[in-house]
Amino acid sequence: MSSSRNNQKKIAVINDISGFGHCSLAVTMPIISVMKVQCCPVLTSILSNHTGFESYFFEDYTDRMQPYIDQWKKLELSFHGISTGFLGSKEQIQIVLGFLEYFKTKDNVVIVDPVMGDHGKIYSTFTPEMCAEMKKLVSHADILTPNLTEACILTDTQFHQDKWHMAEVAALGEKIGEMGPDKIVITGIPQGEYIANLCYEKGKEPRFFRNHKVGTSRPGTGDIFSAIIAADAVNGTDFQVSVRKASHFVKKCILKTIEMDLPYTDGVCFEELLGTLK
Ligand code: PXL
Repeated sequence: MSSSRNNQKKIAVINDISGFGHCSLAVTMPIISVMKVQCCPVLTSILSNHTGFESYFFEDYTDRMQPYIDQWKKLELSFHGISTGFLGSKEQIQIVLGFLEYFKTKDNVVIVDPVMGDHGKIYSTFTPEMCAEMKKLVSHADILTPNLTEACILTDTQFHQDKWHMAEVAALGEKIGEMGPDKIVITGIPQGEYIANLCYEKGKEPRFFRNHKVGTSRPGTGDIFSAIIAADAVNGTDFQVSVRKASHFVKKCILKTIEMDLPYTDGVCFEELLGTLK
């Protein structure tokens, strides 16, 4: 293997590609690239557009994933970061666990977005068996980016519609920390006219960052957020700085999308602001 290959930072990103609707690899790739990190995708499935539309073409890629990954082993590739997003089946989570067993080292960073649900509800495709596998995956993560619903699912905590007290959310962060990850950001905590993120880092006081709520969260905003966290992590940016950067960027994207009056299904027009991201 040519050792100079590692002169450029690279992240292996395990996720689907949706051709339209601004989500998953279609946003992760340009964001990681503009942050000067090479993005190496491992496809889980191919969709014409994301599942928030009334219909979509879907091709499952599970059976092809292992031969694809085996070829990377043959090339003796190594990665500064490994990040995972939406996973469609128990088998896919198991393939990712195998990928980490092989490619995770003490020197690289694993970023897991435990996509399982939102707005207090678990996604209909997500079975109890998948939840159990996802908990295993979480135990291998260095950085985790759950939303509030996912933080509840992972910690077997009842989700509620009443106001969340910060101490309650901090306790979720601590519990997830006990499962493995050193750094956790719990996103989308409703606080009246604000939306808050909790930043939990082992050995540090938990921090909350609030932003004025603008419009509603749109498809793909979670993918933009975790792509920024992943690229910053391999670039050595401080976690709290990175969380603030990611949430400001998402907010700016939502504002621009409202200004351009784009349909909700189409996600956010992050390209308009991509040049401001470093
Ligand atoms: O942005 C999350 C996401 C990823 N992949 C697919 C999706 C969605 C959200 O709807 O449908 C296929």
